[in-house]
Amino acid sequence: MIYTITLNPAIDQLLFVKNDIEKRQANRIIRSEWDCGGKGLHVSGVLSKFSIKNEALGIVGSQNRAALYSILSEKQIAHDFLVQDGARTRTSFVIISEESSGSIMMPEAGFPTSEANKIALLEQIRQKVTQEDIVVIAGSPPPNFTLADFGTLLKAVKATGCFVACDVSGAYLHVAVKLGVDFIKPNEHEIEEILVDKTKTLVENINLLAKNIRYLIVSLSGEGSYCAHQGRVYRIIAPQVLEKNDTGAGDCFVGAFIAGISDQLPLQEILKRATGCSASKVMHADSSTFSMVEAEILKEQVTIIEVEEM
Ligand code: TA6
Repeated sequence: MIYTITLNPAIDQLLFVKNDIEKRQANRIIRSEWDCGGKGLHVSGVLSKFSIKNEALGIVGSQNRAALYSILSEKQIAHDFLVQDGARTRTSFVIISEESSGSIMMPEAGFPTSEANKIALLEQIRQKVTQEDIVVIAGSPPPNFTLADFGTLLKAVKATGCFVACDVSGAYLHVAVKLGVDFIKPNEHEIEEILVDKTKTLVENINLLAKNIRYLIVSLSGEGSYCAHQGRVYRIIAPQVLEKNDTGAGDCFVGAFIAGISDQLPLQEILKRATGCSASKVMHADSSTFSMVEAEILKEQVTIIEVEEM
C-alpha cells in the first residue's frame, strides 16, 4: 500500500485571466475552477491514475470538508483524513493568464493542527503502515507544525521500516536529510539549503548528499532534473512543451516516480515516465491534470545522460 501524508491540504482556486496581472488595472477573471491542492494529494491523484492502490492521510478542516471530498472523489483519491472541528482547509489561489505561460500561486497558510490530531496521526501511522509500504510526505506543514513535530512524525514513519519519500522544503528538508529518507526532490533553489560543501559543484554536492538518500532528485523546472542513485548521477533532459500551467508539475513527477518504484521498473524507465508525466501536466491548465497518452509520447523524447565529472 502507498500512503500519502498531506499535513496541510489545500483547495486550489484557479483564477483564469485574459492578460498578465497588472497593478492599478481591473484584472478581470474570465472563469474560476477548483482543484485539490497540497502536494501529497496530487501524488495520490497520479497513483490512482496509474491504478496503484493508495490512501491519502492528513488533517482537513471540518468547515469545507464536503467541498474537498467532492474534488477528491472526482479524482478517485481514497482517503482517511483526520478532521479538525471548526477549522477550514486552506485555499491556494492560482492565477493563470491566457496570454502567457506559467502561473502565479498564492497559498494560504492553513489552520494550526491541534495537539490531539498530531497524536492521532502518529497513532494512525503505527496502525496502518507496514514494512512493505511506501509513505510519501509532501507539501508544506501548517503553521504550528514544528520541526520537532515533523521529526517525531518522520521517526514514526521510519520505525515501520517502509520506503519513505519526502517532498518538503526549507528547515523541514534539513530534518528529512538528517534523519535519512529514501527519496527527496528539492528544486535547484531548495537544494542550496542542504548543500554539504559549498566550495564544491552542484553535482559533487548531489553525490555527497546521495550517500544517505537512496533516490535524490534535483528538479530544474522545464529543463529536467538530476537523479542520484547507487553512486551514479544522471542528468535528465525534459522534452520542450507548450507550457500552460506549471503548478503541480513537480507533484506529478513525484507521483509518477513513486508509481514506477511501486511497479519495480528500472530506474531509467522510472525517470522517463516521471518526466513524461510532468511535461504533460505543464500543458494543462489546472493543478493536477496530465494525460497518460501524452506522457507515453513525451517519455520517448526524454534524454538521460550519466554525469561523469565528480
Ligand atoms: O505543487 C502544487 C501545489 O500542490 C498546489 O496545488 C498548491 O496547493 C500548493 O502546491 C501547496 O503547496 P505547499 O508547499 O504550500 O504545500
